[in-house]
Amino acid sequence: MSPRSANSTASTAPVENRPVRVDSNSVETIDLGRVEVIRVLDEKGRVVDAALEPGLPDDELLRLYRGMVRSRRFDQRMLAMQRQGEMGTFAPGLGQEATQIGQVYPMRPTDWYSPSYRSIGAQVWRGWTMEQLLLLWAGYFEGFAIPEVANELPFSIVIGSHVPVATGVAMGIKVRKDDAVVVTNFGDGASSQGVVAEAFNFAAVYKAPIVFIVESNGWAISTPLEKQAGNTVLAARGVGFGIPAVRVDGNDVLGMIAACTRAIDHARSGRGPYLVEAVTYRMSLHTTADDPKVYRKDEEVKTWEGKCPILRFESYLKSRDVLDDDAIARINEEIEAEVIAARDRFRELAVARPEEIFDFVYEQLPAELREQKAEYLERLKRKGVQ
Ligand SMILES: Cc1ncc(C[n+]2csc(CCOP(=O)(O)OP(=O)(O)O)c2C)c(N)n1
Repeated sequence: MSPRSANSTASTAPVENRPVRVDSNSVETIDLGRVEVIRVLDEKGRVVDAALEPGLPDDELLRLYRGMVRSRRFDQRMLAMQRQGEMGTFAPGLGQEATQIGQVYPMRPTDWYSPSYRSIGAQVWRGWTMEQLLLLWAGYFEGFAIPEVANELPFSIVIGSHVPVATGVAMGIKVRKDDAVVVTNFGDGASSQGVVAEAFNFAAVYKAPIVFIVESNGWAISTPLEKQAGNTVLAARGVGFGIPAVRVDGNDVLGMIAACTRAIDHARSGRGPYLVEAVTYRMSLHTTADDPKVYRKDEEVKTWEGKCPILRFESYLKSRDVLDDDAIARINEEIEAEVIAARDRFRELAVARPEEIFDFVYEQLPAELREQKAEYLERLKRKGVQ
């Protein structure tokens, strides 16, 4: 008999339920309540908080408008190209144009941008050419060359994995006593990842100059926010980590600029990280490999179509006489021509080189792979592919 089983009577006896003397009602609970969503424009584009209006001149307002339209039209073109077999899988940003442009607008080129994979519009704003992004998403090696015009980091498909990297860059900036900040964005699903919590904590402890932007767009593929967050007010997470936070209407580009300017100024002045929760909606597909009709209701999408960030901003600009229907049509035509030109340049640059799948794994290809490569190329030749 082992010593453990000798004591078996004692270990299996029911535990006595001792009376508790604490009045549990007197223990205060932190109220996780709802945090107000700030916005400058309402859903009809009317100013509801003039104090937050960034006071931008007309040409800057038009630059913002063009940035959002470019994001949308590029997205639409990519989708058409994907459906025609010219483009790889990608994640459309339809409906999130204000979130995207509003977060990069207050940045300096010397700041570091560490985006999620759903940030194509913001990347174009930061200086990525459209043809390069087409090459990237179509899987061409050249697409991964980071542009030199701004400090860009590559996005990652492993969700949330770029967030601790961004914190690391911000910690490095602090050590070097540089005045740049890092802006990184990720989805509500990514905010459930352990590495994102670690990134928050390191940033808070080291007072790293970083702005975390959680794009709360309702769904992580088919998982609704309510099924993955106990408190769906993601800005509230800042409190627990000691990070100031704001919740903003992510479909209001002026609201985004107000929130992100505040957040970036805070980080740049040495006061540490800031968290911006942008409440928005992923109107289109999760990726081109997804069919949202399987898991979400059309009415939900319709409600959000009524909150379209571009139409809202258009109404605002019209009310200020900065834009009219003719100008809207002209800008759309100009941007469509830009997008088509980018597509054409992409077509010239996208020369298929199937042998590349062998070329970047080893510095010196082992004999067996050399044979496989030769056999593979021979087979492609026979089939007339090369
Ligand atoms: C670590 C990891 N787990 C799972 C996946 C598969 N995956 C790709 S995107 C995604 C949902 C992400 O949703 P969210 O972070 O809300 O961003 P959104 O795509 O909505 O912008 C998942 C689970 C992944 N890419 N990486």
